[in-house]
Amino acid sequence: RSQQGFTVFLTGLSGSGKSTIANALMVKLMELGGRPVTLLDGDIVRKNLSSELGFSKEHRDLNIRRIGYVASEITKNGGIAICAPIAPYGTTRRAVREEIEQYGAFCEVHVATPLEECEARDRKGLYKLAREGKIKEFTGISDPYDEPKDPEVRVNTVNVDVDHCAHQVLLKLESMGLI
Ligand code: GGZ
Repeated sequence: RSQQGFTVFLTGLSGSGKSTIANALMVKLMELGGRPVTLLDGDIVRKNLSSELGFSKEHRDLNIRRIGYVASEITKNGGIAICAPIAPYGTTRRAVREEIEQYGAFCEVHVATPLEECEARDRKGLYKLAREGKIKEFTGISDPYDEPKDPEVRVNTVNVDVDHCAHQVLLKLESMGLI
């Protein structure tokens, strides 16, 4: 089995299911054993690493570069990093990919739940607030999201369960020779 480190980078809208898939994937990768698995979830990073940042392009980019740096260190040391931020800007995602690919593999996963579905679910009530203008610069409503053009995996979460999505990622990691 390959012992190269790698990063799984999930990107998608708020409420698309990134965290849920990332957690399911973490469990599956830990069960395989061998390498430590580190989850860098959006909320947790915002709380612990980027607490002073807001949601302007500059601040989002800084947040993503910090996540990318931590993931690159984990990857360099042979570990597995799972990142799950929105990461709305394609150029920033590419920069993170390039940084990480110096040390190991990068698997970009587009959690492609359509905006209509995320907004209909509105699990945290944020879309409603964004529509009312109470949250500014909200991704998909009043702020951009660049659709990934060529991700390693694109998962559909509509009428598909979380375990199936995580399994799709595992299959890709297998075909990449990483697990
Ligand atoms: C997008 C926002 C915003 C704005 C607060 N736009 O569903 P959530 O709540 O738990 O996930 C979202 C999270 C996004 O943080 P990220 O660090 O992933 O974003 S980025 O990658 O762009 O840096 C959402 C909440 O923070 N949230 N305000 N304006 N999401």
